[in-house]
Amino acid sequence: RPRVLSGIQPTAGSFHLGNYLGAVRQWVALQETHDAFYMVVDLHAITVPQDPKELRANTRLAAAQLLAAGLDPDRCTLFVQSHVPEHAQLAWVMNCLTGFGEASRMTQFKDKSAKQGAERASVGLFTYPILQVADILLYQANEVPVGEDQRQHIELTRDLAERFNGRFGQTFTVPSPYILKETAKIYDLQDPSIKMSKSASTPKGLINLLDEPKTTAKKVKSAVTDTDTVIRFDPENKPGVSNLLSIYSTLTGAGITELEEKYAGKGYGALKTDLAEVMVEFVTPFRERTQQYLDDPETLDSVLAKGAEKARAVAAETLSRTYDVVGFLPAK
Ligand code: AQP
Repeated sequence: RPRVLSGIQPTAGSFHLGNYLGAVRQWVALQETHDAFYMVVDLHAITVPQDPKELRANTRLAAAQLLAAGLDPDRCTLFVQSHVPEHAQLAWVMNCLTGFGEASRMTQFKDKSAKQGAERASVGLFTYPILQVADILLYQANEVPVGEDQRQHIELTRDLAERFNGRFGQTFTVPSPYILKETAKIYDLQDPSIKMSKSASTPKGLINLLDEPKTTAKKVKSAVTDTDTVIRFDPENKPGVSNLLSIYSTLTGAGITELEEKYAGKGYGALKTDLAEVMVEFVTPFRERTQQYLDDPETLDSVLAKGAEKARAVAAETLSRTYDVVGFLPAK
């Protein structure tokens, strides 16, 4: 079985619709066909200032949401990144292989550091993509299911894997991004020119899966469309409507053309009312299942402990081979 690896940050508490449609949904599908490793990336979460208590709670909350979304610990390996120390250890080796200029070209760092003020941004935020490289290479992943915003980081991973293999001999699998066209980028409901994101979105444009279903319905109904009235998939000229159609289509399995036909001659109001209903039907059981997992932290923690054990077995092997080929003296 080919292997997949991906991670999600516990920073925000609730996952948003972009996280789910862009990434987590694919994770659930891929556990059926791939040897799948999924993790809550708490090391990445401290690249911006964190509250320790909140981080711990949000790490459990992220794991609970992943299980609620359909990850099955018998079909995939689900773990917390900091439980596997090899991530930080391989990251150091990868840091030393990366050019400063190369790391400086990562657009996500530019965006995020600009928001915080470049002087205040941490060095951790700067090297975040390199930790991500280590995350992926440790597991010899063939594919990495992510949203479009992560493409550049997967490219960096490929470059570094090839560089390392060229310099020290074949050590790492060179991974490919696994990005579905339809959901590669979900847009903010109030400003469809920007991606839906926990930090950039307006509160009304961000669908948090754990919001009250009533709030979710309201946000969908007040989504920005355009002054035209035609329901047509045309991301360039009609980004708001096209975003709603993509979301609708993915959540229901209805084709885009089918939806265009269904709403021909009807106004945006009808589309939004129906989509609000679809969303409520999706988030209501999701919230309930998440709560059930949270209500039983012992079971949740033991799932994560087993996952970490499985993950470590793979990670330790890769790290030890890496340490050997770069020339570290083995500890006796
Ligand atoms: N709008 C989106 N459309 C499609 N995919 C998305 N992802 C995030 N936003 C969208 C994907 O979700 C996965 C997990 O994301 P993360 O935990 O790394 O968080 P992030 O990318 O930092 O999420 P945000 O909300 O976009 O955070 P900020 O505001 O900090 O930038 C990833 O696979 C990501 O591609």
